[in-house]
Amino acid sequence: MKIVNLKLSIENYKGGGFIRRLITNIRGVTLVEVLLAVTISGIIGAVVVTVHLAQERVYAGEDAFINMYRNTRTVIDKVTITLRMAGYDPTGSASFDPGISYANSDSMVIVIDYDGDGVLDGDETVVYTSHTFASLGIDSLRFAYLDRNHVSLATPVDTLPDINSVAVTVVVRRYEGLPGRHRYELSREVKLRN
Ligand SMILES: [Ca+2]
Repeated sequence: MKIVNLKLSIENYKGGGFIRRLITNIRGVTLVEVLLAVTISGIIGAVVVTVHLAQERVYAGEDAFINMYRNTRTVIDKVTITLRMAGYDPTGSASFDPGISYANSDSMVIVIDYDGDGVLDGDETVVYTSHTFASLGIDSLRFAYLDRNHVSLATPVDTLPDINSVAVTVVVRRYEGLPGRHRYELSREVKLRN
């Protein structure tokens, strides 16, 4: 009964003006709350999107590094196989001189009698420069030549038969807009077999 009496007394207070103000105020507060909720939701959404994008950039950076690593391995493996084939002359009848025919620090030419027919065919001269593997993003391909005493030979090497091993260095650089490493270098010394 007390509640009913209070309600009646409020409604009668100054012709109900208080109630209207109260309703108006309630509506105003509700609107502010809605705006606050929308704003907070927006901020949370923006944070979630920002964190997500940052994670994607990290993943993209890791992918790019894996690609750099994979590409340097691919190139150094190819050069290694070719160097191990250098001088390949199974019949000993080659009318040319298989092996490294030009040895500079930034380029190398290798002649191989792949099919062992003693004839230098069109696809048996391999030329390596920094541009050879441009499609793999290779920035630099360098060579150092060592004699049997492991002493570096001056380049371009004049006395090609003195080359006992070749130190191959591959450098890959990549787009710098991503986090993580932007340069990867891999070296390997390959001993000639032939
Ligand atoms: Ca041949």
